[in-house]
Amino acid sequence: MNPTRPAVVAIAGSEATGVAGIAVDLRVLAALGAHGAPVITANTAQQAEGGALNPVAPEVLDRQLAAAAQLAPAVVKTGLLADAGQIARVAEFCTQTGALLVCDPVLRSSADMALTAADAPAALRATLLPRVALLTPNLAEAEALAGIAIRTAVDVERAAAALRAQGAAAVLIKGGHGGGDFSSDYFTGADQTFWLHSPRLPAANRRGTGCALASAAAGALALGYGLADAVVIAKAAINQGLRQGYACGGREGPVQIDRFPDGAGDLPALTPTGDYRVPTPFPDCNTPRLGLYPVVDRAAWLARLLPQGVTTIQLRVKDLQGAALRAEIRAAIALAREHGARLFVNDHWQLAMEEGAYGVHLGQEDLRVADIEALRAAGLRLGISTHCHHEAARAHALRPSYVACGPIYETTAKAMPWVPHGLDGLRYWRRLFAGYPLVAIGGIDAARTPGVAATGVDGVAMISGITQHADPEGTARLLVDLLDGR
Ligand code: 3NM
Repeated sequence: MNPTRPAVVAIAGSEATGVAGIAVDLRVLAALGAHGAPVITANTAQQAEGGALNPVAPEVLDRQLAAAAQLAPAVVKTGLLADAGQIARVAEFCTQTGALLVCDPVLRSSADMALTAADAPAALRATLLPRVALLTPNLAEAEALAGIAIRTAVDVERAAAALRAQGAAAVLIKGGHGGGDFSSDYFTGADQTFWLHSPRLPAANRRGTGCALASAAAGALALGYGLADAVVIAKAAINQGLRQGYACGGREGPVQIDRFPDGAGDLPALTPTGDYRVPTPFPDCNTPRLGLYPVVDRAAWLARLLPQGVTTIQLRVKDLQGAALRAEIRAAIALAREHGARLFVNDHWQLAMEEGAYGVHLGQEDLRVADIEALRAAGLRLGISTHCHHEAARAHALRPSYVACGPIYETTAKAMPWVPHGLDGLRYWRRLFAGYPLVAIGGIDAARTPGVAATGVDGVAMISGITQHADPEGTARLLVDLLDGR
């Protein structure tokens, strides 16, 4: 266990019942593995009658910020900022520390008590938004800040664009308070734009979701995740929290997030558009288990490897076109049929369909151009490469036959911007992808195969571990037996 944790300064109100505000922030940050430093803006009692805001005096806020700055925070998360004066101080703090700012633009409590002075929204827009790395408004807050009435998914996208135009680097508009079968959030930033959908959970205890979501995103950013991954992780954390929410004192209680999200049912589905229906899943491909999964560049390899007992193989041709490419795919399909093996064709989904392949394997870039529904309708199996949370969520939206996860180790067979997962990382992805057959890939060879297999993956994929080995046939036979438990 790493004994250091990155600091997130959580600047928010204290709420006397502990179901919102700083109490929630600290619990979530701790659960994700970050250190939460609480800076209190107001000592609130958020109830319909006899409620109180009690903003702290300016010098009290300043002293807290000065103390928190000693932690050299990578990320600041803001919740309740009571007035323009507090907003100005926090903006200054972000500039001084250089920390990324995750801003949950809290305007009213769930008991509909106003939590901010009348000058706060204008100050938020003018002073804070230009410093915001991620803004996380709910629908009402997005309407109020963007000045756009939201009725449709297109309105949500317009409001987010308006907030970005006001200076927020990225915006996540939360649809949790909307209607429909799915709770759908919209994310837009400099590099990526997408929707995240999760089935709307009939949770009885859902206090503190707004604070929890922004804190989870802040925690993920502090741990080093990029923005797109941080919002996927945050939504998965909320799903975990809604499942585990608890009542307290006979009243509705908070969402409960107690660990970094790893639940198979908690991963959201990522799509380009605001409407989502769970598709018919791609057909099963894991009976019997995928096992050893060589990835090869010519059909001739099938003639060498399938007689060794290999039952799953991928044809990954990067250097042929036209008739030569079609001939290679056709030859591979014929060999796979002859041996009763599962052949996945990489990239060339149209040719694979035309030639009647068993399945197709696609990378994330191919997902944008391939006609996934044509593949589904044609009955092919589909495998999808994933390397991180937002890619996992994009794959999950399509309900593929399997997902691949990599790189597990350093690989020389493909240019890789990703830090290898290692076996601990692979165990994590095994939990998150519990609902799918999982294939491990990247830097795996015969010596590493037992450790990889022990994580419970269904398939062990490799290129050089077989094709660069002095004895490819012997290695394949050995690994087939090892993975079959013979
Ligand atoms: N995909 P080797 S790693 C094709 O992580 C490929 O998605 C990867 O080659 C991923 O077994 C990889 O020689 C290369 O390391 C695998």
